This record gives sequence, C-alpha cells and structure tokens, in this order.
Amino acid sequence: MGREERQALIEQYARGAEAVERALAEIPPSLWMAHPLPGKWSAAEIVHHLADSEMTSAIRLRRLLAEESPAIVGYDQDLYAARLGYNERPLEPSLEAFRAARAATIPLLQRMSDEDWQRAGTHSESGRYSAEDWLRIYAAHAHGHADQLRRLAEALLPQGNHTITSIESKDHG
Ligand code: NI
Repeated sequence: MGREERQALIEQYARGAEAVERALAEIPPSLWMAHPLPGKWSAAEIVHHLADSEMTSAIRLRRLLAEESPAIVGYDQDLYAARLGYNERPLEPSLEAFRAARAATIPLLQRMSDEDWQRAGTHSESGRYSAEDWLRIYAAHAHGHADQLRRLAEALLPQGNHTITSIESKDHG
C-alpha cells in the first residue's frame, strides 16, 4: 500500500464518527430500539456494536505497534449484542466511546512510519493481520454502519428524504 492510499484511508477513518452521527440523526430517539428489518440490528444495537468493535480495534492497533506478533482474537458480534444488552442500554455513552476511541487513535495513525504499517500479528480466524489490514477494515467500518443506519431510517420513515450511498460492507469480528 502506498503512502497516498494510506493517507486517503486515514482520512476516511477520521470521517467515520461524523458519518455515523449524521445517519443516526435521521432516526428519532423514540425509534432507536425498533426492528423494522427482520433479522437486522436496531440503531441502538448498531451504535453499541460500534462502541465495542472500535474500542477493541483501538487496542488491536496499539498491540500491533507495541508488541511482537500479538495474537488478535476474534469474537462473535451477535453474541455480544445479545449478552451485553445492546437493545436495552442508553446509546449516548456508547456513541461517545466510539467517537473517543477514534479520536485517540487518529494521532497514532498519523505518526506511524512505513515500518510500523508492516507490523503484523495473527488473527484467530483470518490469520496474518497487519497494521495495513487494520486500516483497510476500520477505514470502511463506520461508513458501512452509517449506510446501515440510513437503510434503517428509510424502513422506519419511508416518506423521508434519505440517501443511501453504498452497499453494506461485510462485517468483521
Ligand atoms: Ni461492524
């Protein structure tokens, strides 16, 4: 991956929290726990997932930088949603955790050397996992869930004027 591509992905990552907040603003708080799409997450479940996934991702990056070949352990995000009460807890603290995990990570990304970007560990499901792999995944992650929130808004408020900009990305663990 060249420096320009990396810089573009860092900028995409830096815009992720705002994209989620904008999409969430299209859904009234009274509908944050609604499930209009069978088998799909509610807005609350998406935001709690973002908090847990992104706090985990922030630690993963730190481990890639500070440890030698760390073991990166995958997890079942649906089990997290069920056991951690994603559709029962207030959403604002998790939105703040997501935003803060990113804000604290952006300065780290900006100071990484070419060598740092090649550092890698081993993911329990996908194998070799480099800092560049990390960047590809999390540059896209929040934007994928922002799209998911817009689809949810469309299902909840079909008469509204919503814009869906891209297809849901495959998730991660
Ligand atoms: Ni996700």
